[in-house]
Amino acid sequence: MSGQHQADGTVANPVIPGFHPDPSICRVGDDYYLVCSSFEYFPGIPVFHSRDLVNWSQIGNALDRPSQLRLPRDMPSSAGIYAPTLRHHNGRFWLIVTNVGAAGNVLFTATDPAGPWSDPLPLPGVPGIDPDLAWDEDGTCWCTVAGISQLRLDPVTGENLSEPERTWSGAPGAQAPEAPHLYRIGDYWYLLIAEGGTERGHCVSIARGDSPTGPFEPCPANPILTHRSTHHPIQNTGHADLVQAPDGSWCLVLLGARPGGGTPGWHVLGRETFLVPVSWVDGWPVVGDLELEMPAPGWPLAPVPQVPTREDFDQAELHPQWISVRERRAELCGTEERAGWLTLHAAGGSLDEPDAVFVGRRQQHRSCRVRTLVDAYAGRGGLAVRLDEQHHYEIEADAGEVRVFARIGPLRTEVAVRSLPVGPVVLGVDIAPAPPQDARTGPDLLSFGVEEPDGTFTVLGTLDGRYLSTEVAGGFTGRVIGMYAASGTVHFDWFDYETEQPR
Ligand code: 6LW
Repeated sequence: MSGQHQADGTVANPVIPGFHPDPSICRVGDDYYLVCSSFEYFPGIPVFHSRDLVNWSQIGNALDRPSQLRLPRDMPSSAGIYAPTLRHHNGRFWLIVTNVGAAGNVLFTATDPAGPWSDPLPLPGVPGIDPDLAWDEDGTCWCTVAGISQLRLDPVTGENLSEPERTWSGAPGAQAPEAPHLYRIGDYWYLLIAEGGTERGHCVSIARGDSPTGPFEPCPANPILTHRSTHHPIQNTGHADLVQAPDGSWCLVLLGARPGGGTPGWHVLGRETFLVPVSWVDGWPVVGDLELEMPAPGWPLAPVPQVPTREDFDQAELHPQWISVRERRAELCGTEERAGWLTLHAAGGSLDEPDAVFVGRRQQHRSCRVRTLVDAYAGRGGLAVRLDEQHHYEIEADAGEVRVFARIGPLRTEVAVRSLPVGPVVLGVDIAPAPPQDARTGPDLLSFGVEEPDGTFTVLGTLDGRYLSTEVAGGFTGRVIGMYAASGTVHFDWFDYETEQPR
């Protein structure tokens, strides 16, 4: 799930690979907690824990009850949950976030970040997206949002105590000043923002002032982090949050993308969470080198248990890594109807529809091998790689046949069909970077097939991965690989996700 130690003493970045954008972090004692955006998926807002900033394990999803997260059927993909901020104050965890297209800005609290989290407190006077929370010495709570503007908030009632006022907004004319985080560090208040848009021009900038409302003096070295106009393998770097380790050293967590293939490059894993060290010079943060191989930090690393490669579906509760599209209804999806199997009942919608019955996990590695044992005697369903309703590939079984489909924008095509013997079948997909050929080579190849009784994998169709990339599909998410039911009832005995890569 997370960054790993390598034999040469380096650690692997991203520390949380796959579609985990807009990281926000806080530390309480020796424990770090981190949350990410989750858009149209339910449960929402994955919560991670670490003791060393490198090895992270998912301890839950903050929004795991329908009373906390409603994602209406007509809400498009890549709307929903944007850019949470996680803070610890007065013995409580505070999570402020925007539900774009539904509840707007809302606030949740918890005493344990693993949950349960409260129901949402509406914040009707907080405009826009990317809300941040900071408390000053007299207990005033400042809420800063994209744009960049700032207001005083009563975090208990949700009421504004002042009107939003424009504050420092980055380089004049720069696109999309957003992702603000306000901190008291030493003698100054610092306002950290992202600008340039979340694509290749993305960057991180900072300003400081004597009070939480400024006036703010921009750092002369702004942007303090960007990979724009470079060939760096990590692109789109921005949307950062600062954290201090117990030994006094500092780090940034941020989002970045890893485009692959020829030009213009396609990223398929979404925007991922990276870690980079920060030092301070003359009261300004200086960001270290952000690399895929990171020098191990100076403090001890404490590996956490990795998520097993096989999910057996023998527990009543699914591991928090499993996500569904917009909602997960217990009567349509569960492990108790047929013991040891995940049972999905189609609700009428295929993967092209917003109410698809789907349970998946993020693709986190450029190369991976996925298999699932499917029993589709009473329905039709299978294994899908999903970007959104208009961009997905799948291998689908029914009682007698298996088919590979590609949905790319308005086009849907059957790529292959083969008859099946009676009984459950292992469906699979192998994903690997595409061998470079010319400037037009896509990022990767996805080979869908069935496993024969002797264990060999027969590929029925190999598809270019560019059509399941953010550059083609648009939006803010990344690939999710999972199981679905398109009609009737489909059972899944197990699901394997294997990779030989650290990231
Ligand atoms: C988020 C904004 C951004 O609200 O993308 O990269 C938006 N930053 O801050 C969606 O993740």
